[in-house]
Amino acid sequence: MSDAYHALAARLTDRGVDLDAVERGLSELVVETPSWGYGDSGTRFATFAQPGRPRDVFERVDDAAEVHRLTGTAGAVAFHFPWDAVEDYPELRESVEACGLRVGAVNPNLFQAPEYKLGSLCHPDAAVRDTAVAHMLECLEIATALGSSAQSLWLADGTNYPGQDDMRARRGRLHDSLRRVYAELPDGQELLVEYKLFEPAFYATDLADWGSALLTCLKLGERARVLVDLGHHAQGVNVEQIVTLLADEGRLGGFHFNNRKYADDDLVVGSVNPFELFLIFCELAGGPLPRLTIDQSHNVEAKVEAMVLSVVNLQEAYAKALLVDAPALRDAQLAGDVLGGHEVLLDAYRTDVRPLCARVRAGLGAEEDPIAALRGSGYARRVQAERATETTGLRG
Ligand code: LRH
Ligand code: MN
Repeated sequence: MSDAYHALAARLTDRGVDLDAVERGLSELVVETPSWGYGDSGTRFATFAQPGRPRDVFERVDDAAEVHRLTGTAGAVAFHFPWDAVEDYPELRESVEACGLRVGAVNPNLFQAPEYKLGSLCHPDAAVRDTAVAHMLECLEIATALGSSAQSLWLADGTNYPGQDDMRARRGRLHDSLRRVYAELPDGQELLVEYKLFEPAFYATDLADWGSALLTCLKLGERARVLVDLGHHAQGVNVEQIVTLLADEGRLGGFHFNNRKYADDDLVVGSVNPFELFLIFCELAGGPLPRLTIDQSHNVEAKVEAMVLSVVNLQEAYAKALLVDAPALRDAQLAGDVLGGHEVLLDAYRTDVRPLCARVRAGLGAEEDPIAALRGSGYARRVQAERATETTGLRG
């Protein structure tokens, strides 16, 4: 193992860090990568198709498996329906498990079909709400077939102008619709409710913030918890404080990790505000980690490399959080030592944990330097050649 690792290990051990516990925690980290993060994505201005992009769900799974091979920490893939729909779900499950992955959360899509223009579960027309509920019930069965334990729901539902619809009536429809779905939620599955401040609705979004999502979950039951997408808040919102509150209420169901500078930019997690990511993991450290899913769209960057970098950034943020000197932090806080507490966090944050993460990845049979390994592997060139034709003409 590298000298850098031994130097770091010595410094941390001198400081009283239980290195085995830190490395164990890191090696147990599981990140779900999103199937939709490997496919075409763009903005309303353009979608730039990348040569070598996966042509069907099976090739998206192949790319997810490559990310896991390189990082050892991306052992699950989240699916979105109907984007990942197939005839034979047991076959899809088999191919996921055959490449060492498991199926993560199932994401219903209630935002693309033409009938959802004015909403889905909140739509004024009961027939449209029935269609939306039927799709969610179908996703419950898909999740059962795929061995998934979570429905991850995001609603684009909202309005663009004051007076366009009755906000209280929409809320009532939302809860009635979700109660019909929750009543059918199979054992072993939970419902994750994702909120978003705006877009595509630009006046009122029906699930706009953590409060509306939490109140909805409390109405439904114990197996309904809130999902925090890092890009779904107004500028200046303290996301780690929301994380603490939801965790304290036992209603923190999971994350959609990404990063943003302006709005829902869906950039590589940790690429804009790595300190916020560290602080979020500090609020999680000590407790069981909720579901950790990446939700990004790689419009101009190499998609597999972007996903590898994202998993590495998550590993490093978690490693730094595990190094926080908790007793010293508590003592400073109880002593009212304002900057003392802050500096305890800074000490952990400023620690170069790369040798530690490299060692843990090697211990998991993965790559010490996943980015260099990916670039050296020729993976991108190989799949580009293999996927030169538009369709696989195979399964799916
Ligand atoms: C909405 C969102 C949601 C998805 C989608 C791909 O902005 O974050 O989680 O379903 O992105
Ligand atoms: Mn999301």
